[in-house]
Amino acid sequence: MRQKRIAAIHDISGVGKCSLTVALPIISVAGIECCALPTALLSTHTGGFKNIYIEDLTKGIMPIAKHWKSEGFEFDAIYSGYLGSMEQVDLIKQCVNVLKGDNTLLVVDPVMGDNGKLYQTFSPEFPFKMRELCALADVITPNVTEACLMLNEEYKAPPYNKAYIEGLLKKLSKICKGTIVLTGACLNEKEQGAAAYSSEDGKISFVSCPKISGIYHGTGDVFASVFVSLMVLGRGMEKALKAAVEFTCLAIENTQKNMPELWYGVNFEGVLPKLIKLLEE
Ligand code: PXL
Repeated sequence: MRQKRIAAIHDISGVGKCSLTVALPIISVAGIECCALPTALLSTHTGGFKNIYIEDLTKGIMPIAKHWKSEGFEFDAIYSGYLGSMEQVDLIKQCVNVLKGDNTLLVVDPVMGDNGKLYQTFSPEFPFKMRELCALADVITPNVTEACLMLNEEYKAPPYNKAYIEGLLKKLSKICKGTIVLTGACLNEKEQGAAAYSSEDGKISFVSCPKISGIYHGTGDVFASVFVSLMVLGRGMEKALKAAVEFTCLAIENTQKNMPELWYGVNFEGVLPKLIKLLEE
């Protein structure tokens, strides 16, 4: 049997603890081969840094996908994240056509905003374009901000009641026929977590852990990377959701306890041994 393999389509932010610098180590720790398809090269992520160097890598996207195809590589998942432009969303749709086999899971993390705001690099039309890619996905992992942007709804700050989260999940299930995983589905002041809607039986699950105050960049990428890893390992949606919430919380807790001065990401590296333990459960 060949090793499991994921095509990870994200930017590479040299400094920032997000996108590929998170996906590569987490997917690797899960024992899965992570094939990187970088969409852009940035000196840092765009959340709070100034004078960022950005090199667009749009030109390479299709040639890389076509080369992988011609070499006969098969993927257990295609996992997309931060995409730099509307054009790139169209290209990723084409990439999916080239790379997706019958058993390939398409996981789309529609990275474009947080805390009620669209990231500075995106135009207001971008969320509607991202909906098109979400429509093709087997799993989507938006946060509440991204869900509201795609649904063209006003953002509400947490905490939320269950009915509100269930409503968002059901509306998202009209956009994407697959599994919907909503992060930041915080039900009270003391907890943080995620909720999921299963396309198979319509069941909604909530998983939470104690809330740690503060804003932590890159946690969506940590969450989605763990989630996609467990899905590819065949553990099922419920276990993937639980492990992704637990590991993300461990990374936040480790940051707050041991390096509270770290403002641009979380110290997930320090808790990677705990991910190995979670994978054994
Ligand atoms: O963590 C999401 C993300 C990914 N990539 C880039 C970003 C961000 C969030 O700000 O700026 C370049």
